[in-house]
Amino acid sequence: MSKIEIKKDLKALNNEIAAENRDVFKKNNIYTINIMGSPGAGKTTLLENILKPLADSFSIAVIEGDLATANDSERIKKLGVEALQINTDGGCHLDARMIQEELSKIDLNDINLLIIENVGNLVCPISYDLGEDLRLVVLSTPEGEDKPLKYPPAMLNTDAVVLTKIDLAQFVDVNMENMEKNIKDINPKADILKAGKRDGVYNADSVTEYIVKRVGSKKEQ
Ligand SMILES: Nc1nc2c(ncn2[C@@H]2O[C@H](COP(=O)(O)OP(=O)(O)OP(=O)(O)O)[C@@H](O)[C@H]2O)c(=O)[nH]1
Ligand SMILES: [Mg+2]
Repeated sequence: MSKIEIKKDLKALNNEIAAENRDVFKKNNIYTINIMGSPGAGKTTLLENILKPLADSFSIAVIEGDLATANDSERIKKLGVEALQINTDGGCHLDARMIQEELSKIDLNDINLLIIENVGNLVCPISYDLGEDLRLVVLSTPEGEDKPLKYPPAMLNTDAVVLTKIDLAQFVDVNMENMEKNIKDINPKADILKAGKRDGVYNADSVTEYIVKRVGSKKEQ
């Protein structure tokens, strides 16, 4: 078997397990979000700021994916939210089987929102379905306004792009309008949300509202 055939087989197997995960989520009325983005884009900081307001409406568990350390799951646990840590030991993305294994450790009757923070990487996680309902790609302004053009799969295979560190744009010569235009040029359908510090206070209200709305519109289906 050639390398390409093995790769195709692995993707097909991942899709099968993702479908099994999706069935489990459906049976247990769990809405699932997959958060992706480069290392340090601000994924955990975003979570730290949306979990409290989301906890008003949902019972939440978080799965953190990193090559090493339990730093991110520890940050989430500090907020009183159940958090599990996957260490990929060098792997650049989570896959559906890893999520399936973690699901056996969660009381699925107890939660209705599962948020997965993927391994920091703007390429590998994008092509792995985990069985999620919603995909968010976090893109921070210091990464540069041309990144949507240079990493099109991340823009194309997401429901929304969350532009983070908006407070830093001015210091790194990034024009937010250009950055948003670059996202829309690749994927006109992607929703664009913003988060970051305003007057020194982190604000991610638009992300919280977006998630509440998306869960609501799935229930109506
Ligand atoms: N000024 C500013 N700093 C931010 C913002 N969001 C995150 N940071 C900082 O950026 C750094 C990285 O943030 P994290 O939330 O750990 O990033 P991450 O995407 O979870 O990183 P990995 O999980 O390692 O990929 C931290 O020092 C944060 O304090 C923001 O909106 N504004
Ligand atoms: Mg993180």
